[in-house]
Amino acid sequence: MSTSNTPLVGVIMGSKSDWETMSHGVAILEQFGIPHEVEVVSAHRTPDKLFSYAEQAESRGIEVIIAGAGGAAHLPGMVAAKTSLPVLGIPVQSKALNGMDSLLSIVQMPGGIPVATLAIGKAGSTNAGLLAASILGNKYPEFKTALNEFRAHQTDTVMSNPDPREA
Ligand code: RP5
Repeated sequence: MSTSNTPLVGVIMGSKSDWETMSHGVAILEQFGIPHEVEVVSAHRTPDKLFSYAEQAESRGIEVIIAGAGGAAHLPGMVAAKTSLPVLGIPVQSKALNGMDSLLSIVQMPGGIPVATLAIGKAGSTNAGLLAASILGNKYPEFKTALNEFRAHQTDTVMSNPDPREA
């Protein structure tokens, strides 16, 4: 059981402009009561901060890192290069290339340094929150319970109103 408010999930992003996307995963963490922290850490604009964040995360009690970035999205991969914590990468939907640049930058890691890459945008962010709950649920039963309740409610919502013409 998680007994303190020490963050277990570190949610980082390359820019404040990524927050709208990243907020969806954070909403899941809040809904499930998973202690977390949120911070801008840029691979390009604050590279030294990226290194210190990744190097110190585990000793501060972080167990999962969710990292989102857009465009030349080097943040998740560089964080993964500096920590063996699980890193969940969110490709933010860029304006110029609609997020394909972000996706390919994050997903095409060389063998040996994995980033668990989610879908572009809101769906990926939401699923990163759920995946963090799944990972932490192996150690903290209350998060597994919250995740299973979420999934059961989602199934009930579909099953109880399967007519697509009804709201
Ligand atoms: C990336 O550049 C960020 O992750 C963001 O998605 C993108 C644009 O950043 P801003 O110019 O909006 O700060 O580093």
